[in-house]
Amino acid sequence: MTNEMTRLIQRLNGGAGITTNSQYASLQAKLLTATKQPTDDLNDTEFTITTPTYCALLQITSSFTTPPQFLQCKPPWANKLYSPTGSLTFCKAGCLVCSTAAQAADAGYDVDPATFARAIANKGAFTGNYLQHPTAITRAFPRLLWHRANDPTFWSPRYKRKETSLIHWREQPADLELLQALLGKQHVVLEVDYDPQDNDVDQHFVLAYEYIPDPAGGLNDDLRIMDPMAGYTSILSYFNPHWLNDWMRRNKITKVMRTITGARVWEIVE
Ligand SMILES: [Ca+2]
Ligand SMILES: [Ca+2]
Repeated sequence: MTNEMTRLIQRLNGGAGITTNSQYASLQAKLLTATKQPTDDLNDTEFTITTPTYCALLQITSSFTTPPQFLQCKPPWANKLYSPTGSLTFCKAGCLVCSTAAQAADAGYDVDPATFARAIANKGAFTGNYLQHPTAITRAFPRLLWHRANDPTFWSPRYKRKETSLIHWREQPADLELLQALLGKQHVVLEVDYDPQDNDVDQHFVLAYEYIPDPAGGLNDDLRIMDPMAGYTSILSYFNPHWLNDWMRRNKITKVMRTITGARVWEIVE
């Protein structure tokens, strides 16, 4: 980021730098308003923004608030195998690869699902069809840091422990506080049950980018996701309405908490 961009961010943001998702969203809104009224907000005697800087900033804010849409069933990768030792295509089972590729693109790497899969395969990510070795992603893309069992990092206020990068929320509700803290810094790969009508977890992965609390303070929250199957959508497409029972109301378990069954957190580092 150039000095001009940094100064502009501080100016629009009342003197402070910005780090969180919602701050980027708010900056984006200000930039979009400023296009309509270029003399009001961005240009004055002490500061004039140039067009390239304006465009660059808008691109940064947009890419931060919404990850790229990497659809697993989209050509040219749809019918290719994602693992050189596997038998399944992107379209059939590439949701984790596509979600993580979108996160890598967000972190500044120039990848699409196919080039991403090739790069992590070269570092030994796959055993057969499974992305069994998540640290191989860190070896291929060092800014995506995976924390193993010997290095628990993410504080979970709900369960009062530090989580590793592999978080299980199948037997218990998701820790919303932890998720929101993570989403303040980056997008997060989440596990859901793609067939919520039956009792087992039919594993599917999506990339979450924005949490929306229930305005009334109830259980009707929402979470925006990039779903490699469906595109930009709500995580509640995986919520089974029959789950909403007294147990959820009594324990204040929101719909989002009930829907997420796990997380895979590659921490984005500088
Ligand atoms: Ca199921
Ligand atoms: Ca099933």
